[in-house]
Amino acid sequence: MPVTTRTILNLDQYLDGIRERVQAHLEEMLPTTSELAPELIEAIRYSVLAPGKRLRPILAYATCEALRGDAHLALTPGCALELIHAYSLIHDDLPSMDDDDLRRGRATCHRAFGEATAILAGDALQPMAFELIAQAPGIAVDARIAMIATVAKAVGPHGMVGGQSLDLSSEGKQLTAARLEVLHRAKTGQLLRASVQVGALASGRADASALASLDRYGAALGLAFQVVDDILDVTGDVAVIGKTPGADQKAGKNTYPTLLTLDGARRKAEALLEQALEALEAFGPDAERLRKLAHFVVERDR
Ligand code: GRG
Repeated sequence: MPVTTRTILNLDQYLDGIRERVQAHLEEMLPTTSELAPELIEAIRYSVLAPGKRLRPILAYATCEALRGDAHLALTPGCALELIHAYSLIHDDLPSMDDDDLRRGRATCHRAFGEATAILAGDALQPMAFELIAQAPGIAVDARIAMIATVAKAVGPHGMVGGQSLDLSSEGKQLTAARLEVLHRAKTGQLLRASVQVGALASGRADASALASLDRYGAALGLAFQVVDDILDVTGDVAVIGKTPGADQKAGKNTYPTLLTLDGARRKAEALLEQALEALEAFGPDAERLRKLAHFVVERDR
């Protein structure tokens, strides 16, 4: 078997293994029903447990592992990141935002459960995520507090939500490349960046210099992820990406292919991959999975 094929198979097996653990953990920690609001719980389970890449918990897990921490400890905070991500997808799909019908190959939450329930499912997922981190087993209190602060900052008005707001207010207007980068780093990049930091904190083994290098890795990878997402919106197949392609263009969104052409966007993703790999130089072979994950983010087709 050629080395490249073997490498890809190994990464696939690794990713599948973590995904299974994350899925089992999510199944276990999500409520199955509630006397108060059974439909809300159904909508939460429907959205969170739908098949996703689980990239954020995977990044937390692999970062913890790269620092020779007990990667199992990263599962609970990693699942918290997945809950925040699920909330962002549910709200992003709403009629008042992107008004999408399809997510992860299924009807969007508001199409399946109605708009009010979808809004409330997203609202409920946010405190659930912070509760999970606050109670994450085996992690020192100061690390849990640092995780809460990191995630809150990443998803608040100066991060994901701020980026979403800029995205919506820029529809139909031409942004400069610099402004588009600010938007993408905030909207999508910050949560991925925080996922790397959360994994490092879970390990209990990251000094300030390791945290800073990993942060450069997370920031480059986070932006690369969104550049590729923009590319897939143009080139992707609905059956593979699980959402409607062409939606960005239809909504008059600013994207890298529109601004830089498809080839320019691909070059940008490659340059970010190089930056991510450079940031890992000091980690040697321990960071091999993180390197492969960076390749995966840039070379994926979904
Ligand atoms: C605060 C409402 C709100 C939104 C925040 C992240 C975000 C902004 C919106 C999500 C919509 C979106 C398609 C963003 C582009 C990049 C992205 C986050 C894609 C989806 O993430 P994947 O590919 O999804 O990791 P899966 O389904 O694999 O988990």
